Amino acid sequence: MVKKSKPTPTMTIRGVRLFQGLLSREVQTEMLGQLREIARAAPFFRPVTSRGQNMSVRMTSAGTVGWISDRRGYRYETQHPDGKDWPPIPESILSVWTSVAPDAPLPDSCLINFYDPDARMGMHQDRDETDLDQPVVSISLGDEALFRIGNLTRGGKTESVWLNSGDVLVMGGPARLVYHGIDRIRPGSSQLLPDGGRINLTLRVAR
Ligand SMILES: O=C(O)CCC(=O)C(=O)O
Repeated sequence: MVKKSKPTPTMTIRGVRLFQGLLSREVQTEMLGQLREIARAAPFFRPVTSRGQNMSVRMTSAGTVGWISDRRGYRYETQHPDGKDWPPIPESILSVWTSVAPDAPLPDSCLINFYDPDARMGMHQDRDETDLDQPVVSISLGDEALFRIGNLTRGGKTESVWLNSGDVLVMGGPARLVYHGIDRIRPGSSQLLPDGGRINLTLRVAR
C-alpha cells in the first residue's frame, strides 16, 4: 500500500518524524475514494468550540470513536452528531499506521479534517487520548499546508514545514505532546481533490 514497508523519516523536526512522499498518487486516489464513502455515511460538520466559536476546518471521523468539539467541550464520542456509528477505518489507512508505527496498537480513531482555502488550525496539543504514550500519525492529502511545530508548553520559538499530498508525519515519544497547528494552505497546489482543498487524516489510539 505504502511505497516502503519500513520507511525511514526524510526529516525530523523537534522529534516530529516526517515521511515525505510516502504515499504514491495511486494510494492517495484510493484513499480519497474511501473517504468519499465515509463522508456519505458520516457527513462533514463544522465543530464549534466550547466558547461557541466556529472552527474553520470541517470534520468527520472513522473508527470506533471520533473526536468532536461542541459547547460541551472536546472529547471522543462513539457516534457522529447525527446519532450514527462512525464508519470503520479503511485498511489502506490502517496500513500507513502499521508502516510508520509498527510497535503501537492499532488506532481506534481517524479524524478527518477538511481545509478549504481559508481554513487553519490554531496551535494545540493532542491530549484527549487515554494513553499518551501511543503516537499520533497524520496523513496529508491535497493542497499543501504550512505545519507549525512548537514546544511542549504553549509559546516560544516555532519551526514550520510545508506538508505535501502523500506526506505522513508521526508525533510520538518525547514529541507526542508537542504544540502544533496549520497556519494556512496553498490553494491550487495539488490536483488530487477535484474541487481543491486539503484533507488531513489524524490517527490516534484514543481509548
Ligand atoms: O491538519 C493537520 O495537518 C494537523 C491536524 C491536527 O493537528 C489535529 O487534527 O489535531
